[in-house]
Order: sequence, then structure tokens, then C-alpha cells
Amino acid sequence: AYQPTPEDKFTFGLWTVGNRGSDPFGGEVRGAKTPAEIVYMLAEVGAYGVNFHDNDLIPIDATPAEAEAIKRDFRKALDETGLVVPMATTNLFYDPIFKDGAFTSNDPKVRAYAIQKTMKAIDLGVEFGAGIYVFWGGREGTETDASKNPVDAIKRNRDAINFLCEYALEKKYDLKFALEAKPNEPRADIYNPTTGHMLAFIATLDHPEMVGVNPEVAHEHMAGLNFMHSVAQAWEAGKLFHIDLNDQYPGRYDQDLRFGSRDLKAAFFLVKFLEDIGYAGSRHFDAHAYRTEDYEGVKDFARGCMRTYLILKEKAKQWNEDKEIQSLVAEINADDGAMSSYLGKYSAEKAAALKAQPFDRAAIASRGLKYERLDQLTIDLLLGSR
Ligand code: GLT
Ligand code: MN
Ligand code: MN
Ligand code: MN
Repeated sequence: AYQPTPEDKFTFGLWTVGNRGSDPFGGEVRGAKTPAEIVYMLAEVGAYGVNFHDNDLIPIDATPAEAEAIKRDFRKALDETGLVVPMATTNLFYDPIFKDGAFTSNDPKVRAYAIQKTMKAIDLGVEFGAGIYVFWGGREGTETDASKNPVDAIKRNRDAINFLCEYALEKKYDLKFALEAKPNEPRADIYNPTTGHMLAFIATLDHPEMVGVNPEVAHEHMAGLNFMHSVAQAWEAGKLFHIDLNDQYPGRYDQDLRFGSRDLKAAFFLVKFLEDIGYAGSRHFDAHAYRTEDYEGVKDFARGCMRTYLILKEKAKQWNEDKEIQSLVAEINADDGAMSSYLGKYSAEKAAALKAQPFDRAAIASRGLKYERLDQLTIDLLLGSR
């Protein structure tokens, strides 16, 4: 049981299982793997797809001949394993040129280079079949607000995304963009810090229809937010194009923990939401193994992400079929129709009638809502006691 299948659409980035465990206080603890080797490893654990940054696949300094050789090996690994590449993205944060941002840098040369690099990375992603293109602007921010006008930064960001939308349209690429928010790290503050900010920004673009979001569990948790609520808002707006699953203790550095390993209850409600709405996109695990692990441990990590998702999916089904839980849910949502003539779309008559309607505040407020019982039933179910 809990064996991943292609229908589950579980994907990992080359940078996730390929993460070598370095952190700001210590170097790499695992040896390097080629992109092709990572594809075979992902196939072994049962993943459906692999995503990459341009420079995960092809080092920034590679010669054209080196690039061709890497692509050939990578293509062969994909062909042999059946893995697909649903998403690609650009590394606009590692190279020193991006130390003060990419699209929002104060230096026009950096801004132009960032757009050039992204066009080439889009070509590369499309070459391998990517249908979603992610933008994570890790360096788009500040340490001191003496350095940049945030309104200029918003405009520069918008100009860059508009330019790249036109580029993809002109090339007739079958591609949608997904913007990924993060509140901080590596910058002290990053612009458009939450999924909600990104949704508001998207509405100001020239081609909002081709741009959605890529919310990440850890990033909203770093901001102290309820991730599932952000995902729900994106979904309701038709903007949930992709999702980055992992886990995170709030108030800490970006941990990228194995999915569901920190806040099981939040992970449960997230999986239940995604399954209830029939989310059809990739379930991408943007996480990495503990620094304590060798590559066997990396496989344990990857298998764990998928296994936890599948267990929670089963729990969600059980929750939806549980008679006691569902009778409480029905009771909570009961509607005797008495207010139907007042609710919904506005009319002057409705407003006048509603203004004249008496309400017994004390009687309405005195009803206990049984949410304690409902939550404990959920906890019992999650702990395997139901
Ligand atoms: C980086 C970051 C992630 C982004 C990746 C895409 S790179 O690992 O922490 O959240 O999704 O650029
Ligand atoms: Mn992250
Ligand atoms: Mn990260
Ligand atoms: Mn991410």
C-alpha cells in the first residue's frame, strides 16, 4: 500500500534530492550526482516527474559542447525511466551578479541579463516538455530600504514578467507562469512576500490569464500564515497552477523539511483540500533530506514525502466517509432557508426588508458549535484511533 503511481503526479526538483547538505555553517556532506543519475534515483523511488532550474541541468559556465552532452544523458535517462519534466525555472539567485536582485536590481545591466537568462531557460524548459514555468525571486528584496524604492521594484518586476509573457506567446510556447512568494531569506525582506501579494500583483499584469501562483508550505509558514487558506484563495481565483510541498517550523530559517514531518494536522487539511477540489497539477516536493543522510537517506526522505501524502489522502477519504464526523459537518452547515430571501445578490428591496428584520442576538449566540468534538474526532482519526 501507499505505492506512488504516475496518477499521483509526484515530482521533485533536481535541486531537492540532489541537495548536498551544505548550509551557512558547513559544507557539502554528500557527493555530487549528475542530472541523469538523479533521474534514475527518482525513478527508483517511484516519482512521476523531475523539475529543474536552468543551472541544475547545465552549469552556468558550461560550453555548448558540454551542454549538449548533459542534455543527451538527461534525455536518455528520461526516456529510459518514463519520467517527465512538468515544470522548469530559472536560477536568478546563486550567481554573484544577482546579489542585489535580478528583475528588481538597481543596475539595468543586471535586469537585462536576468531577462536574457530567463528567455534561454524558458527555451530549455520547453525543450524538455515543461508546461509550467516557475518564478521564485529569492534575491528580489532588500536589507536596507535606503537602497531601493519599493514602487520601482514592483514596476521592474511587472515589466520583466510582461516581457517574458510576450516572449512565450510570440514563441507559441504552451506555457503558464507560476509566481512563488517567500517573505525573507536569502534577503532580509523579499518583495511580494506572500501568495496573497502575488495574486494582487498578477491582476496588474498585461496577460494575467497566463500567470498564476506556486505556493510553498514552508514560505507561508515562515510568514506565520495558514498555508491551506492561501492555497484555497489561489484555487478560488483560478490561479493554483503549481504547488511546493514541504514542511517548516514557523519563525525559523527556511527548513525545507520532508512533507508532513512537522505539522501533520496542517498537512492533512491541505491534502484533503487538494483531493476534495480535484487539483490536477503536480504535487511537487520542494524539500530536502536532513544533512545527516547519505543517498540511501535521501531516498528514505523522498519516499517519505510521497508516503505521507498518500496516507493523508486515505485519511481524508476516511474523514469524508465517517458518519459521526459528517453528521456534525451537516449540523454545522444546516440552513433552514429562513434567510434565503436576504442573502446573495443585492437589491434595494432586499436591503430594505433585511433592515426591518428582527434578530434575537442572544439566542443565536447561545448555541454551542461542537467544534471541539469535531476537532477531536479529526485528531482521533489522524492518530489511528478511529
Ligand atoms: C529554492 C527555493 C525554492 C524555490 C526553488 C525554485 S529554488 O530552493 O527555496 O522555494 O521553489 O526557484
Ligand atoms: Mn523554500
Ligand atoms: Mn528552500
Ligand atoms: Mn519552492
